[in-house]
Amino acid sequence: MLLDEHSGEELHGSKLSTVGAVDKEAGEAINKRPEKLQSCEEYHKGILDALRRTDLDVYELLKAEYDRLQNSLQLIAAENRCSRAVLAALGSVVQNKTTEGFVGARYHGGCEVVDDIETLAVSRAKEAFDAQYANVQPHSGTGANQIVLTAILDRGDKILSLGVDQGGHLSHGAPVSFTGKFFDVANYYVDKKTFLLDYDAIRDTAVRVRPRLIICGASAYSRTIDFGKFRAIADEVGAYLLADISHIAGLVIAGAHPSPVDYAHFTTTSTYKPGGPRGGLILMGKEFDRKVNAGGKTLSLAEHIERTTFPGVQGTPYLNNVAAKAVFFKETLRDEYRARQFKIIANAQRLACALAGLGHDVLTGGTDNHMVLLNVSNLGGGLTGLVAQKCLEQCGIIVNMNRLPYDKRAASVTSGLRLGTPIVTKNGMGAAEMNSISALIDAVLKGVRVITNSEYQIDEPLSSEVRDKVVDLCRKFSMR
Ligand code: DSN
Repeated sequence: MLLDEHSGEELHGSKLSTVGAVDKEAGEAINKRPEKLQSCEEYHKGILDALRRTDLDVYELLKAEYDRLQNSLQLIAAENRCSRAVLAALGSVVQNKTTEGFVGARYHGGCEVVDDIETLAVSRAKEAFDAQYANVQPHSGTGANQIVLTAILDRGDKILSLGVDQGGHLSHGAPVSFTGKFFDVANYYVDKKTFLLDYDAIRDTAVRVRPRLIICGASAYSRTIDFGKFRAIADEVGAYLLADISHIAGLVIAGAHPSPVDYAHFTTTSTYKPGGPRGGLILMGKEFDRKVNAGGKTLSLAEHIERTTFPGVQGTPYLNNVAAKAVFFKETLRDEYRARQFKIIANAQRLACALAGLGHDVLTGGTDNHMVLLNVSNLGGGLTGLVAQKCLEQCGIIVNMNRLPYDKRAASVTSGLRLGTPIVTKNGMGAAEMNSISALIDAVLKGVRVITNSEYQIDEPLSSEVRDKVVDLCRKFSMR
């Protein structure tokens, strides 16, 4: 089937004969084109309409996802919502540009505009995080970690990190990740009773293991991380320090969590968790131009990172994504963004407090950031994280199961739930709504009957009542 490039409509009849003319008599067809070029605004206008006309299947799925988001509570700690301005940059002509390398050293022509875009994104990222160096090209947070590890380690070098079963991230050395396959990974742990990082124990492990790199930062840890202590440990054993702040990057921008940028040699983050487009970011503080030997070459840390980004690990940067990052970093400079980060924490604290008040087992007794970790295994005669996630989802409350430190259950089932407040906060919810959400979660988790580790029953009147209340809340605090 042939489609009209501009309208997305199926071509037949007279339009098809025009296409034929292009094939046969290109010059003549070009002459028939209107003299006035389509403006940038005209070109991008009605993008959703073009999708509908071209691919009804994807269009309907996109609409279904929009409806899902508008009618359920998004409490996944790793999720956030970008602005429509960020979406516009993502869905723009910039997506079509191919190049390699960095500004001033590209391998393709026609980069004058994307060079300006990348320069802007870099300078705004540095301003947002108060950093000396920013690399906006990583395709993801995991990709950013891959670049750092590849830049400064040799295959088989030792890494010390928080295990994934303790709250760490897969790309910090999990056996199933490339980081676990290519490097020699040792883990540090949270305390068995308090579930807090124990810096003395981490130091002892570091002295024993003598890693070349220590990684701090977590996917499931609800307390403040002391980056200064991690740096002191790294210095004592002669290790590099990588701080992966993906989960708390927005809080760091706002000063709602201490920044690692001048403590760590490298700071990485995904850009969607703080509310931007999908993608990754590498930051450095005052040591960005320190010369070090890695892979047999003595270069600055920044040069090692750039050589490893391209050609080491990535090809063409996603320049539409880089444009969207620039838009997002500008948004983070606004008072509204910064104030919201403190509200995200206040909402998480309210949620934790209300759930604890209803008798739920909140890990570490509360939270300092955007997430709340719950142990559900003491509910309903052996509730699993999987059942809790499934029955909450049936009622319109979207969360994710999470393995807890020292969890006896497998990762496919778990004893825990992880909740997060970035999206509900962005939608305008506050303390009163956190109390309501806690009551709804409580009703579901106490009302569910466990059949197996993955199966359950919940009475229809209860699930309908919760569902209706969720929809009411969502109507009042919808995505705009
Ligand atoms: N890091 C994963 C999480 O925290 O859920 C997703 O990026």
